Amino acid sequence: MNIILFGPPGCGKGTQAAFISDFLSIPHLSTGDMLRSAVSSKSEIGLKAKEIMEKGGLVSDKIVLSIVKERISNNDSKKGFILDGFPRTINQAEGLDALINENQKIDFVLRIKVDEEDIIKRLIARGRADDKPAIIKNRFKSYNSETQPLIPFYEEREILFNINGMQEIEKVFEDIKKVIGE
Ligand code: B4P
Repeated sequence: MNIILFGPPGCGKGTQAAFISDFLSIPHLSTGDMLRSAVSSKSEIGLKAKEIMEKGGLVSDKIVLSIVKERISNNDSKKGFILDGFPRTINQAEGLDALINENQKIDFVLRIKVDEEDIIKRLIARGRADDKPAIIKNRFKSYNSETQPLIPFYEEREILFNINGMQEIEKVFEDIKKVIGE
């Protein structure tokens, strides 16, 4: 089963991806984690991504697609994967279509819906380096302008499902299980 977790910054994509990964025994592929690890290892990609991430912008499609391509070709992704935080632009979504072969398809795009005001509080409480008010504002800006257009893109394919993210973590996961039918 191939799943995309979709939603604004801090909606709980990473949190739910970890649950689904344990539940279905398929890998959790987070572009945010991959980029943060590239930044801390000071690799060429990391050096390019650092400044953009610190401002709350989106790292270039070219870089993101190259790291996903490498990761998705691993053997452990053959029987399924959970994409967390990717795709974030139409260009990335088209790139993903080109990456997966004819035998693979995206089964579910789970859109976690939340209220922006509450999420800002949630992120400030977490306190990651990019969880500062001005940066969060930019992350929302990037989401609204570049990522939201993916909603009609996947709605048209009839694989987009809305999940209420304004509930306890366990309850959100219960609702996800109802959709993925396990
Ligand atoms: P990500 O790492 O994807 O971060 P995120 O969207 O903020 O987090 P997520 O939704 O996973 O929230 P989480 O579960 O952690 O991206 C970071 C940056 O990387 C981006 O800004 C961008 O620069 C770059 N990037 C990543 N992917 C990219 C791409 N494809 N293209 C370009 N750039 C890319 O939850 C947040 C907090 O809420 C946690 O503390 C959690 O415990 C809490 N929480 C979760 N669910 C909750 C609930 N139901 N109730 C209460 N609290 C909850």
